[in-house]
Amino acid sequence: MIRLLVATRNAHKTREIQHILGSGFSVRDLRAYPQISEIIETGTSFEENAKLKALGVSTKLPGLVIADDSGLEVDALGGAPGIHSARYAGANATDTEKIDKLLEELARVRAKNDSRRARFHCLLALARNGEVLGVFEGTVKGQITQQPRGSHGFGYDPIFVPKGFERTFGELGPAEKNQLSHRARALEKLRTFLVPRSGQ
Ligand code: ITT
Repeated sequence: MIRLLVATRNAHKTREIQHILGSGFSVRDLRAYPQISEIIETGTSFEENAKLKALGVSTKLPGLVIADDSGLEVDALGGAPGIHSARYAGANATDTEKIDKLLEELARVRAKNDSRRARFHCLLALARNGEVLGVFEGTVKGQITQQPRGSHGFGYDPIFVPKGFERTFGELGPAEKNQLSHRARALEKLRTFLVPRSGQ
């Protein structure tokens, strides 16, 4: 059993990570450590922010720490919200408010089919005792819908249709999302790093 501490308090991320990695891994997060303060994401890329979060926690707590920095890039918005995905509609905005803002911005630029192309990115940083051991990337391409659909998942899932599918991540549910998501792709690289023969 490999124990991983995820440098997040986002329970949705933690649940997906445990589901994707499966029973060979035991995944916890910072909800068990209220004394660890939030790490401010001052980086200018997913990778920088993932490293900041992983290092920040791994200097305070022992064992393997992973941080997930992720977000949605939309072509018609020049790649926004990107690294600002979590706070796109303000610091305390709900997922619904973030989705509403994104759809409003797309309506404002009159984005039609092709320019509604988007991708989710996930950058995972693995650290231990203040040292980064590796960085793992995953991407999934897709399209932004006109209206939210489905209630599974979190964040922008109800408006993202992965390429080759007709249903949103919000409609597909965890079994399907966790096969093909940006997070699943990054985590498979992490698994191969930690358990080298697992990728064969
Ligand atoms: P931590 O930094 O504590 O891990 P966070 O939610 O603030 O939690 P990020 O800074 O990485 O995380 O922001 C990622 C945001 O991107 C997240 O809040 C969602 O709005 C969006 N996002 C990331 N992965 C997603 C997914 O799989 N489905 C839907 N939205 C996602």
